[in-house]
Amino acid sequence: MEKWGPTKNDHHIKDQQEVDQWVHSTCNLCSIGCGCEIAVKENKLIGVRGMQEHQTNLGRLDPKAKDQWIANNSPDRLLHPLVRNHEGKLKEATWDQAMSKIVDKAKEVIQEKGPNGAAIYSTGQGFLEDYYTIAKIGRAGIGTHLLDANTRLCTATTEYCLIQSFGSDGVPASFEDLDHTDTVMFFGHNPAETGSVLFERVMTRKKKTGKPYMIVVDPRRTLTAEAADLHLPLKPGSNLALLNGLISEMIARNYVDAPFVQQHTVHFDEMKETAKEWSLEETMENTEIPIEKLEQAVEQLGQTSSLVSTTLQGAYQAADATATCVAINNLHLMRGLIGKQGSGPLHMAGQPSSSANRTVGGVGTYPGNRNPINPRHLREMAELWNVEEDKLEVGPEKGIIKQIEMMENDQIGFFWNIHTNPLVSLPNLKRAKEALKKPFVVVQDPFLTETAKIADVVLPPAMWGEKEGTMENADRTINLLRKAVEPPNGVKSDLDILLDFAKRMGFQDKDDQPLIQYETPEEAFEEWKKVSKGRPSDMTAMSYQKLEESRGMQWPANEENPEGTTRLYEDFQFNTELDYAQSYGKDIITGRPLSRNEYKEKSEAGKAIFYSTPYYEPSEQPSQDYPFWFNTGRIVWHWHTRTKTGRSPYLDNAAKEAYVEIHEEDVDQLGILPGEEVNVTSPRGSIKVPARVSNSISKGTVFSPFHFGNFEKEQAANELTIDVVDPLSHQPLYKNSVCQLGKDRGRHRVKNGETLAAIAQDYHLTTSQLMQANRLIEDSIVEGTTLEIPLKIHEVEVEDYSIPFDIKT
Ligand SMILES: Nc1nc2c(c(=O)[nH]1)N[C@H]1C(S)=C(S)[C@@H](COP(=O)(O)OP(=O)(O)OC[C@H]3O[C@@H](n4cnc5c(=O)[nH]c(N)nc54)[C@H](O)[C@@H]3O)O[C@H]1N2
Ligand SMILES: Nc1nc2c(c(=O)[nH]1)N[C@H]1C(S)=C(S)[C@@H](COP(=O)(O)OP(=O)(O)OC[C@H]3O[C@@H](n4cnc5c(=O)[nH]c(N)nc54)[C@H](O)[C@@H]3O)O[C@H]1N2
Ligand code: SF4
Ligand SMILES: [Mo]
Repeated sequence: MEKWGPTKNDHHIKDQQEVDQWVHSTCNLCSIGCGCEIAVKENKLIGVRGMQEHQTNLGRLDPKAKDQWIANNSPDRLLHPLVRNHEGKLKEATWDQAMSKIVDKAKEVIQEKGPNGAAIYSTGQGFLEDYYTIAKIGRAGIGTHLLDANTRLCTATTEYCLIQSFGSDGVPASFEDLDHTDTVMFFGHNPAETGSVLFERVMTRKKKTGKPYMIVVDPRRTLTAEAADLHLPLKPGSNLALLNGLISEMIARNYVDAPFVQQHTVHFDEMKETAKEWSLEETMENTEIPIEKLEQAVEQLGQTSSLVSTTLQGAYQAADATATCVAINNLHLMRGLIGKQGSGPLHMAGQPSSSANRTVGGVGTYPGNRNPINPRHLREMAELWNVEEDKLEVGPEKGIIKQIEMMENDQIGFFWNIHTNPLVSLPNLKRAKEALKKPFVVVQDPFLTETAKIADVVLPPAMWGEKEGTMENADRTINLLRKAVEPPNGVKSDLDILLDFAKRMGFQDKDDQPLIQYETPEEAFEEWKKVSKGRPSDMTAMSYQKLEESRGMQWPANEENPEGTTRLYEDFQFNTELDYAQSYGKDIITGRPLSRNEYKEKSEAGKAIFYSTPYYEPSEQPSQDYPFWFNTGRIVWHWHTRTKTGRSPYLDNAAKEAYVEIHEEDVDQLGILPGEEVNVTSPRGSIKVPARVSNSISKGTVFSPFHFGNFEKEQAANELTIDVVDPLSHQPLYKNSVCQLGKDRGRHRVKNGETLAAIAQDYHLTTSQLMQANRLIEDSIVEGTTLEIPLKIHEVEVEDYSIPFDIKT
């Protein structure tokens, strides 16, 4: 393969010290999965560099990745378990005390409420081996079906849209396809800030060759949109209106690969019938995108000879998330642009290993893309784990929002939170905080986070670099992370904690042997490989050694494809056969699971499935009381709830606090000053953040990063967000809530002879700020006038939130 760009070796070594040893690893900060090497000196992590030979990043690392080792050395890391005492205070305890407490409580809850009274809520940032162990402990040990993770908030939609259209999870295209494609569509995805190395890879090619043509669908003019050939700035929540309109027009103009549709798919005509209702005019009305732009999109998508479409949170965190992504699958299928070099849907992941959790079953899924309501699959699982079939609990997947409701109703008594910080990241935080007060809560986290603070027991784990395991990135690549240093005294790896729990609980197989017999990550991986055999995510041809030597392998990797598989469905045989498929599918509107017979009717072995995807507007819409759309997301400097990036002085300094980005005309109309602290309020809660004036956001929409918790300031965007979910994937719609903006101002009555300049000075304002706040045109005032005084103006106004990385065009 031709290398995609100038390779660099991004690195950051503390004080440029001499390095004793470089250790093979993978960046732990996003789903691109860049290869890196950890710098070690005297058993300390002292830095990191990009792995030159890794096909994903060729030595590149973005700014937050270069500082990811800093948190490991942070002085406020927890080095002892904490247990809440009878006075209600968290106190240091030994591992034995903490684990005994957890095990006693788990047993008590299982006894009282049954196995489904215990829930494990994990992560997309741990290791495949941890997830596999959670799956086994959860299903075959405890016997609960309440396994979920922050992947619900992140990539649940990826899984569901792939299952619906193609029969199983597993993203069809690959990053490599971006090196070949004529057109890329970034749909609700801002890779310039959230997958910077991948974006750099695309831009390097674009700068050299002019390709690919780039379409960006995002209501904001993001850094990604700025580099686009065509930006479609749609109204928030109107994704499906846009896709239905484009698809309808493409069909009308005969941009359909009829032989492909005929040979490899079912139900095209039904889809066509519903799409037909959409004219471009109607699409324009619903999306507020100018018709010329829609025309351009139809022509480009209709005629391009190859296409990669990515989707991410602008698509997933929406009321019709799965239907939107299914519509994108429809588009690829009807143009026959899948399973070919340079083509295919590339529904993204977000966290570095959320895909692995879906694959091995640590979330609501079943290991190896198995269908738990297919008796054959369940029998297979029971045999593989050597347990009785009826031991394996099967129940409808219950996402975290459903679990919050169950906590409210005292149905969950034991909640084990591993490697995630829900009291910053969940929507409608006020409700989540109340709900989490009810069960016994275990939090496994290296820091005393907002969530750890309310726990009954806190367990301090080893971090990245201090443990071994594998992760799966967004394009099915499994990467190995070697242990670079011993963890600090007093902490244990997540896997060791899980294994200890399993042992103490006395989980057994049907021959009365310990349920879990492996002891190391590599042994766990070897067992998982057997479970994966014959399934879409077959990893039998992988080994730790091979993963290290080849710097990542893409599944399936088996006898047939010993080096792994770049692209799925090159033979156009989809995974929809009744007894191979991962699920019998769901009703695309209501999310009701279909029965075996219904799926039998709907599917045809090996063929992909078209769905009609009707559009409904989001239930919450701006109104007189809450006139703005409230959009949330990420900035390049920070990782989620900032437990890592907030501990790097450089990154912290780059973005110390939250803000609300408002269109310049809205700012003008409301008379808000740049940097002025405003109250942003939704029907659920309120935050106080400085205003950032912008012309890259649409009028009527505001945007806040969700990285900031409530420790010091009331700035957590999720105080405002709505906890409604997509009916199929149960992913919350973080992007489309509503809010109002309120000024927080004092009053000053002008006395005889007072000048504006003097008043301004008294309140630490400039004269022009005072004038602007009161809409005064002249620099004169009369006695008795009441002036509004902005109480707090933040210095920020970081004009340029571009980045020290060469992604700009
Ligand atoms: N710097 C950084 N990078 C990260 C992360 C991080 O925390 N920081 N987190 C990682 C993770 S876990 C994830 S999931 C990814 C997320 O990566 P992205 O999805 O790229 O990031 P977001 O900022 O959440 O949302 C993307 C865009 O969706 C747009 N959007 C809002 N509403 C709509 C809509 O109705 N339609 C459309 N089409 N777009 C809309 C927003 O304006 C935003 O620009 O990033 C990963 N990378
Ligand atoms: N408003 C709004 N909210 C959102 C989103 C949005 O776009 N808008 N996006 C959602 C998405 S896509 C995501 S992925 C979530 C992310 O939300 P979270 O997963 O809650 O955020 P993180 O900060 O990544 O939490 C990871 C936690 O793991 C801890 N940790 C670090 N290393 C280890 C380790 O090795 N072991 C263990 N046990 N713990 C460790 C960290 O200290 C941290 O507390 O947020 C969601 N929330
Ligand atoms: S793009 Fe993602 S995986 Fe790559 S260096 Fe940046 S954060 Fe790490
Ligand atoms: Mo995510």
